[in-house]
Amino acid sequence: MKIKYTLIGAAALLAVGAVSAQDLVVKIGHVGPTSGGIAHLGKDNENGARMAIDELNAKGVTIGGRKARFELLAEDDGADPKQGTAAAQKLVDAKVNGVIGHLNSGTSIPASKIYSDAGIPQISPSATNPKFTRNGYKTTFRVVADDVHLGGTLGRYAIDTLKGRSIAVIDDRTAYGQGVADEFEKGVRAKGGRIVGREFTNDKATDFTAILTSLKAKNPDVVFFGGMDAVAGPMLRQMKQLGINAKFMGGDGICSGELPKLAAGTMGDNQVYCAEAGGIEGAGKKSMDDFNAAFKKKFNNDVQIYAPYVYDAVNVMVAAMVKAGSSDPARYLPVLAKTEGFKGVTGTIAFDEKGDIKNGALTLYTYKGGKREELAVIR
Ligand code: ABU
Repeated sequence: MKIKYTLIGAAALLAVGAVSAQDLVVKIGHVGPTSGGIAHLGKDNENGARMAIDELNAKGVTIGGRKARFELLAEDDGADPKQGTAAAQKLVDAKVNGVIGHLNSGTSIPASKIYSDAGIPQISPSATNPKFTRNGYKTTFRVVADDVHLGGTLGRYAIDTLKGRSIAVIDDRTAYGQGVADEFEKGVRAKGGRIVGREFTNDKATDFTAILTSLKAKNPDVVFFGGMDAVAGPMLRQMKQLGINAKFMGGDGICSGELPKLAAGTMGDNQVYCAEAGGIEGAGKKSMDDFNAAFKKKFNNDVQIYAPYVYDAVNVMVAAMVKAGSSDPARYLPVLAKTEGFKGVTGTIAFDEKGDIKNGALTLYTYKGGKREELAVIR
């Protein structure tokens, strides 16, 4: 009975011209947390993939002489490592041609073994823990800078530019949060800065009274948080309630358009500093501005952080398929690995021998009047 329905469904699609028997169906998997505290970030990423796929189908792409029809297989991993590996296995079983994701380092790292074992290329648009690309898997790629670059730069910035004298550090014990906080600490210490306290929470916590009270006694002038915006927002609210008037810093995980709402209006102008793990300068800004406008028009939402990086990740994967003349992972993977000079909306993409982006940039931001404001792009 199931087969009969499938055949009827295929016939109906052929009848309305949605897909022809000669079309090459290319399945692109996407995984991010579209449920839970950072669902707004997961949906942002997924919409970046959807936008790329819709445009590719509208434009028409030929791979190995056949018209390609791209299908998006979107999975929710809830930012949970176990759910992440289950989602990865589901995509492998569905025989996807490639995967974009996951959003979090804590899910991307364990999932990378599953994709590697299956020979399926995986490009993360946002997982920044350095370990992601350091397991020796040929299938693993990332289009953003890593936490060594991100945390280290923010640590040095806290001392050189913000003139921090007593720095407190909190992390959420995730692969990302703990890793970026460690790199931040190294950057502070390299500049002779003083860490006055280190505390931790978790990525679902809502009450930070105990750790903030403990840090308040150490009178920090900068508090760094390694974690995501959904936790940073309530933490900022509680810092205000406790009368902690320190600058607040974080990595890309807090650097979203949503942070001011999550902090419920408690963020002061120039109080919060964060960095996105990518960036473009000069003439390249126009393509990013155009992307942001088109994204807003299509989804009625502003980009949060990483939708443009997801969009580029899909396009760089498809460009490799076109160049290889095949969507077979074994055929296009070597071409993807040799990507050089790909012009995306987030800048030029080339991969090093580990699968990391070459010459990755960072963009430093502060917030004023409840809006993210760019300070500088740093390489
Ligand atoms: N890079 C920030 C958010 C994603 C992650 O690395 O966990």
